[in-house]
Amino acid sequence: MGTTAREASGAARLAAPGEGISAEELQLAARNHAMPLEALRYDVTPAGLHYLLIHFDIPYLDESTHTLSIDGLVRRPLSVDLAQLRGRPRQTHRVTLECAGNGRALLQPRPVSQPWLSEAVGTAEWTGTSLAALLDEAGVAPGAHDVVFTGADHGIERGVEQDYQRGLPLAEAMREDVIVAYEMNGQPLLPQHGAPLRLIVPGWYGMAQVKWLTNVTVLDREFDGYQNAVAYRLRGDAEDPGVPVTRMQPRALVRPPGFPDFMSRTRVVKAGVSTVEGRAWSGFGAVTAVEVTADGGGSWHPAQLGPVAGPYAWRGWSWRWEAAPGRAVLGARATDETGRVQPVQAEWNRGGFANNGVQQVECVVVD
Ligand SMILES: Nc1nc2c(c(=O)[nH]1)N[C@H]1C(S)=C(S)[C@@H](COP(=O)(O)O)O[C@H]1N2
Ligand SMILES: [Mo]
Repeated sequence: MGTTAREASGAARLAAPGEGISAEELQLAARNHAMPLEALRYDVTPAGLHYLLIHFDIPYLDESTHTLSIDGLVRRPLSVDLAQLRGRPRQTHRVTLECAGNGRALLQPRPVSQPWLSEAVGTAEWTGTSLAALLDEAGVAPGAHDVVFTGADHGIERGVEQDYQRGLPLAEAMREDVIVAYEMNGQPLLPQHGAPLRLIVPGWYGMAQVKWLTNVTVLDREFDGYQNAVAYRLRGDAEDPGVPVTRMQPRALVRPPGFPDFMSRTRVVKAGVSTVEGRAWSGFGAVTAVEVTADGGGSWHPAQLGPVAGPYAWRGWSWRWEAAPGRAVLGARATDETGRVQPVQAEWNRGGFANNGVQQVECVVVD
């Protein structure tokens, strides 16, 4: 394929007004499943219910021979195998991951790509070893700027043939809570979640969490590969160079109450007092408030917050709902400690990233 990242078009196609989801989008959606919203019940998402996003194929890697190479602008390039990584000091972090494209299919106009609704999220306990310690051992040389993470998966995206690669500024890579992870929820990583090794950068959207990790390469400049320079940017239009997508914007989700209709997933809820529950998170800091609406944003009510489960995991919340018979539209919005407030409707962008507009859970309340 002759196209370089630099020549590649800056954005996905936009669907025409009224254009439905195509078979190609369905193909992506069937491979990359969301977290069923009823799984908001769990503090830690069971691995099989965690959302998935895989750009190309899940590579088959033999963990008995797999090695991680630390190379580029370092004094002593390192190659470490799984046994050596497991022998290093362990860290476990409970981390909420969300795909940057979450909410894309709800945008108007709709960027044509993985058509997420609002459920591309999950929280897991990731265990691994410090990336900074590995970089220190390799000896990052003066002049280092970015660290590039390479996955073993390979494919073509908008005409550009590539390994899945993401660059991270050196200061982020050196954070003490950034790990090379080999376990999820106390078990070896599943193939679809990056076995045998992946990067975990707490707070950042999913694209930074490179799976099937083979190389950590220190660069003396900003990484200009496809996934940084072309794909994950917030742009107003296709010509706009845009700004990089980084941390997760604040977001709250309602666990849909009652029971669903098979096709529409409209909820049937009994009239009277009930407790509406959900979770909220932000990649910028702790969630400090959640407000709930039952009339599609007409009025807002403060929710009660559950305990903080660490700096990077979602926080539970609940709200006492006096449901009157008729139609109700539930939603929730989060505020974090930096003062970022989730908007009712997020600002549109060309790639359909970071759409943290308020969810709409259609309910029919019955006597
Ligand atoms: N090597 C590699 N890493 C990857 C991806 C990928 O396609 N290849 N997808 C990224 C994206 S866009 C997301 S949202 C997360 C999803 O992680 P999960 O499937 O474990 O939930 O993985 C990231 N890491
Ligand atoms: Mo993603």
